[in-house]
Amino acid sequence: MSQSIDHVLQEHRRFPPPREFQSCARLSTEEAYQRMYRESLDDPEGFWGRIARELPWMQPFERVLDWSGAPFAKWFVGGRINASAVCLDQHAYGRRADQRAIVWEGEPGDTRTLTYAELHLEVSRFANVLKRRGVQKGDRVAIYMPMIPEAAMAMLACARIGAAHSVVFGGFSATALKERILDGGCTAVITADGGWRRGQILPLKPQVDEALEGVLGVHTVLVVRRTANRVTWNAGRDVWYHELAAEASTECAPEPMDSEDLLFLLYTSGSTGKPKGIVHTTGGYLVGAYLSTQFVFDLRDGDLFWCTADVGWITGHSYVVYGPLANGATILMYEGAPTTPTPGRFWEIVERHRVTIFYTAPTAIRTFMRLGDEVPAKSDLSSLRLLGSVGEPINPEAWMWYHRHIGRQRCPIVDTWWQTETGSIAITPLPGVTVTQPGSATRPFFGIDAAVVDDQGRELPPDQGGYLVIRRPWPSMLRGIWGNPDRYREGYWGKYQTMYFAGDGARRDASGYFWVLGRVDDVLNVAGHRLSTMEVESSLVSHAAVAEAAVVGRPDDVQGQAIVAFVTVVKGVEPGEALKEALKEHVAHEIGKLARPAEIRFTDALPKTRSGKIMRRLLRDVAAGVETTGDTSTIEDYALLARLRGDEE
Ligand code: 7RM
Repeated sequence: MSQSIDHVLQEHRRFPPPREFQSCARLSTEEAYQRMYRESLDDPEGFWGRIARELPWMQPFERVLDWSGAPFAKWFVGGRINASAVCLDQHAYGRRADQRAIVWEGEPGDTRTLTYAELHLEVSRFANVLKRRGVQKGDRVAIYMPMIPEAAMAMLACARIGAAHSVVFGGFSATALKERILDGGCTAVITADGGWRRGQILPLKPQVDEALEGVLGVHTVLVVRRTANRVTWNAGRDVWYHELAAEASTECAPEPMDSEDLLFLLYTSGSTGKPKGIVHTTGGYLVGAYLSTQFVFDLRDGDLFWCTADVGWITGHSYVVYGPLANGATILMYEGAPTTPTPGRFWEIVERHRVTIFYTAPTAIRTFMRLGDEVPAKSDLSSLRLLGSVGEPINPEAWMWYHRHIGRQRCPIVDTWWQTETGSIAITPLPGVTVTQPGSATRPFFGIDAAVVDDQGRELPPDQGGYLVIRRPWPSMLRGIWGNPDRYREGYWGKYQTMYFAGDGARRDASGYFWVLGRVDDVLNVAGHRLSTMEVESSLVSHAAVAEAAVVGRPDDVQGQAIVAFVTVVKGVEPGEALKEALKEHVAHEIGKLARPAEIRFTDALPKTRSGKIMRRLLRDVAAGVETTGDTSTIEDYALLARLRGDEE
């Protein structure tokens, strides 16, 4: 992989911030952005020290950054702080006491709201329940929950008493849960009887029971009642939350945590081997989540912020829970599926609650596109003022659809690039300042020294695709991989030593904008040209018949790799030989003959991780006709893999 990555797509559309948005934005001029960004790089300790002091420390820090143990950073050294106090106490004892913290809607249509005062009380109660069950500072607690307020409460309750949480997405299997419980050394599990998903009860307790078979270290399973289905019970170990809560005090002093104490573990699947427990500590993580939420989403009083991510992902940690609550914002939380009971459920929620900021993933946007323009058209979306995207490169087609049909051409779109490892948004537009372009995450956030480099670590000239790196530490960066410091050092800092590299390709254009090209493991190599799968996919999706596409390379004697495209079509389109030819021609015409797919395969769905990222690794094996040896524990739809293989005959 010594060559740079060729880039082939050109995007010239530009969208300056709408004047109406800009006129009341937190940051509204290029000069103001430049001044702040420059300060964040020229005087990082001054910059981050000042921002950090906006949070309520229980003991002031002595030093902003200690990088002497690189690549293991220490931020806000000597400071003591509690994440739950940052998110709750400062607001519950201040002017936001009666402001709503959480507006929640269950899939069946039930709703709940909790003010800051109420949430503070409930989290304190929850914390006392944990204590009563013997959970202590320094312990790790697994959380395996549906998207109900108790999921956020459980996280904050752990933080309150100094226990670290390890949230495992409720859609994961018992095996995946077990692996994470064991790796993290969790001593308690918080779960629910079930959650509502697509009109059905998604049972959680059976998975927990199966996961805990033969596991000796877990003394407590705390079960929140949500769906009231029957659950099996393991007396002594299992306890109903509501029973203990009824007796628990609603006062619980937050534990003063060292800035570098563990706040949480969150597992991400490595492409090979077992999942990695990404380590995030307290002070730096909070500062990153706090500042990015404030500026990227231009938060102001009266906003209703809806980040659609499940709390099982980093996006749910940073932009459902910690970032918005640290800022005293009101969040919307929704339990269920986006299209239950109607395809317009999301837009009905926006209308019903008057959501002002909406943050979702490209995979969701492409699903909505496929359902048809008439679906969002039925709802009043005039409360929206800002849209966000995260999780994958957003293809310009989806960006434009989002802009037109959801933002109604009034709302800026922030395409935010970041990772579980970065903890908070790292490359992003600032909505009152940045001229956006469909497909570009634009510029680095404050304190992020991002660059595109070649194999030797030399910065590449504009418009050459290469490796995306961050050249210095930032407060919310991961502190390591749980139990495996070497894997951290080698995996992220091994390639360049002094620069962080987490596996994405990108190019930077002459105006300094970043265009993320996707994971470097996914790069195609056709006749010596390195092409990004994302660009070929983008071109396919720009064809009117295509809903979604995933492109992989299949070994080819002549060209090295031949392009195989897996394609789902939009409603009403008949897939067939004629369309295959048309699509090949379309790509050849848009990008060049080089990118012409050798093969198009129609499918009813693409294999995705449970957070919606396309698993090209699996498609590569399908395209090459070989068995998959890598980790498949994160795939959303097992049966699909068989269907994809069956198509080969
Ligand atoms: C937040 C999150 C991280 C990977 C990352 C990228 C991809 C995320 C964007 C993006 C292009 C974006 N954390 N990615 N956001 N690619 N543009 N705006 O998703 O750990 O689950 O994934 O996701 O490849 O490395 S994550």
